[in-house]
Amino acid sequence: MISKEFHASRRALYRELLEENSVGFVFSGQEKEDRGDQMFSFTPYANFYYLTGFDQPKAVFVASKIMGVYREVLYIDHPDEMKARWQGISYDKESVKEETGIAQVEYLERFEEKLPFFSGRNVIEHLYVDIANWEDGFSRNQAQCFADKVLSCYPYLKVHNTFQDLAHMRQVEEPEEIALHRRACEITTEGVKNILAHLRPGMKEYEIEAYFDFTLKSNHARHAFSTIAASGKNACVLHYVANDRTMEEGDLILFDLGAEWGLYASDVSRTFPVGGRFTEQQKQLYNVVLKGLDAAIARTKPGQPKNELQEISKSVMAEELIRLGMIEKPEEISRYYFHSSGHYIGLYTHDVGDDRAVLEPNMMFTLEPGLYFEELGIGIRIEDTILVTENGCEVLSAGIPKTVEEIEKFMQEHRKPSEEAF
Ligand SMILES: [Mn+2]
Repeated sequence: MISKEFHASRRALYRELLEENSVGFVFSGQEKEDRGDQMFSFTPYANFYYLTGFDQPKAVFVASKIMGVYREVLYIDHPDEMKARWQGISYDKESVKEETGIAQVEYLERFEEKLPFFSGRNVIEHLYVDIANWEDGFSRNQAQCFADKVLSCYPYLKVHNTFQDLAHMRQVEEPEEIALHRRACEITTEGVKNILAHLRPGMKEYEIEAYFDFTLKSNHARHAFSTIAASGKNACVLHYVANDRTMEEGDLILFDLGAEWGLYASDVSRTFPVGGRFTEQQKQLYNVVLKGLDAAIARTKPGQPKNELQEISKSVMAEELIRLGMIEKPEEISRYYFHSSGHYIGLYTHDVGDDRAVLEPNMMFTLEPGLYFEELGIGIRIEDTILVTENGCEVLSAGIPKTVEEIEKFMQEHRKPSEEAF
């Protein structure tokens, strides 16, 4: 999916973070139990994957810089005969060495044996760990527990968390990463068009959602996150996931969805008329949100502070709502718009990065203004996945119908007759 040279180039940057006489540790994470003997499908911590390209649980990447010598070792779980036989998952030191290009690959038992090496070589002054800062402080993760354990034995070590440094690296993407986002957006585009071709009154929200799922599965892609398919006033619940209402003629339905390709996400929202045509009122309000989005897209270019894009969308939408007589003063928009207008996107859908950053080429994020009128049973959000370019930006989700005219035309031309719908 992504070359080992890419990951090697990331490790070269990580190496620069480490001071002389230090050891750094980055963990892949643990599988989590679902129910009975089943486990949730495993995704490695993004920083670990970014540095190694290895996607299995229980692994640890260790880099040391001791007396001028830099070394990298990847510790992996022992090959599991049962897993190989039952699930066909098999790897060993040699295959992982080949796959990742990391010079030394060892099994985990060697990691445990090696731990006392801090004392044997008391030249080590710094300990670097990678601790995700959004995890709650009560359930300590593996990296935190590890740091505690090492510190209890060697309290003189200076501890550094590399999480923010790695987050900063991930904020600007490399061409190989952008290619994966591009593919994820293509599959999302195909999936949304499949939705549009089958959308009609009388269906359940989950039935129409299934057309998106079909496209993802048949492209061998995963979901970047759980799909929101929220019709009528359900669309005013920002993270609605029940998706079980029957859609009626005259409803709008809001989709917030995205495919993931090679672990890189896409994230798109669209709002469609279930019956194929917007009412006058729906059209007016839809165009307010679209205007808010277009204004932010027009300002997306290198040099623009990212957090101002939110205000740009908001003030344009407020102006329009005043014009329509829906509100009197700009600040009243907070009754109908109460979330922020976008987030970085990368290995995570809501990816790390500094919202106050000034935009640079190859940053990727979403813009997603919305308006929610519960009393009218109307919720509208329009969201695109966006790449900052040298002179402006490219909307990677531009192939998905977005204007009122495009949506109505697409539905007219492509909707299947109802007997073919299932
Ligand atoms: Mn979204």
